[in-house]
Amino acid sequence: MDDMKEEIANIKEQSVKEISNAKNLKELNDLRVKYLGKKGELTAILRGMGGLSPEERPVVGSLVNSVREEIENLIQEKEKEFKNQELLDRLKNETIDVTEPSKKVVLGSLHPITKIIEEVEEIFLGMGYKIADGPEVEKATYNFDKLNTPPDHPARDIQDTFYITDDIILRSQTSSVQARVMENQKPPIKIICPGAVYRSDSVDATHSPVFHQIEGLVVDKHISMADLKGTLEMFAKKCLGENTKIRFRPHHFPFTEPSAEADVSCFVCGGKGCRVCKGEGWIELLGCGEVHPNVLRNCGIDPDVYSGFAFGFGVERIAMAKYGIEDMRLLFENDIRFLKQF
Ligand code: 2U9
Repeated sequence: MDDMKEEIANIKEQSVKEISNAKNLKELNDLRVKYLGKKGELTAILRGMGGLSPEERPVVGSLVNSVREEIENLIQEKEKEFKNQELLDRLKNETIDVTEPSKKVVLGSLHPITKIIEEVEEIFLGMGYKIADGPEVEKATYNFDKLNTPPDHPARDIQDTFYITDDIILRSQTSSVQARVMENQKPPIKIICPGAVYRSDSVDATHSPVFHQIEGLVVDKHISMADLKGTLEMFAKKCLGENTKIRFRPHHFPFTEPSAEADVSCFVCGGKGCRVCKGEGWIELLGCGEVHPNVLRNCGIDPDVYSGFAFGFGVERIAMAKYGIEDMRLLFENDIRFLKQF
């Protein structure tokens, strides 16, 4: 029995040393197996108690148990130490430096076309207009027939317009929206229609198969060319500056009669002549006119009771003039270096 006691004392001494030298949880676990496991050193002693007398057995048994308990306590303490150290290491590694400068948020800007459309909308909303919207894939009848543009008109040529079928096209003007509004609403009508339109044009510095238009329409009793001129003069001043002058030249459109084109005094040189107005002093702004009686009739409005005026312009052309952009392609390439200037 004394041998056993000595052995137990050695096991204890050895285990205390090894536990205190353990470097990590894995080593600690190996020690638990080594001393306390089923095939561990203390268990081996219990198994070897067969040769002891009945009086000796409880003495050795209780000694093994108390040493087992001590070893277990030592292991648990060491385990706690490791876990605390692990937590401290983690907290240290995961520290967030709140003084570190954050990543820059890159703010985008509105596309120049969107800017012009929003500016023009603002001006006309201020004059009591509503904004109307409609489909870009449109029935030919709304794009052409109702607008006094019969099937033999050159604008309907396959070379000029994108056909989906014989009757369905990509709209070539937002007037189709106005025809739809006239069909569905009674005068007074005061609307502007901004949106993309399509023409079968090749891309160059001044042409694109898709571009944007803003068209306006007013229909009521006694709407005359005087109303048209007053409205467009007001618009030109608000859009391009209070000193802007406007002039009207006779023109032809199938959907208006009489028709005109309007020029504005150059907003760069004030009319003296410069690079922007190509020495003319004037810049072409838009097309306009009194709505043709056939158009009113086609859309269910009696031209003997009502009259109206309409106008339309290309947004790209206005943006190019206003911002001094010389090539329309820049507006569609979406190069950030170009776009962020606006
Ligand atoms: C209805 C009746 C008449 C809209 C008008 C113009 C003149 C015009 C073009 C200029 C260049 C557009 O960007 S562009 O291709 N537009 O000159 N547009 S009058 O007349 C209408 C509209 C709707 C029911």
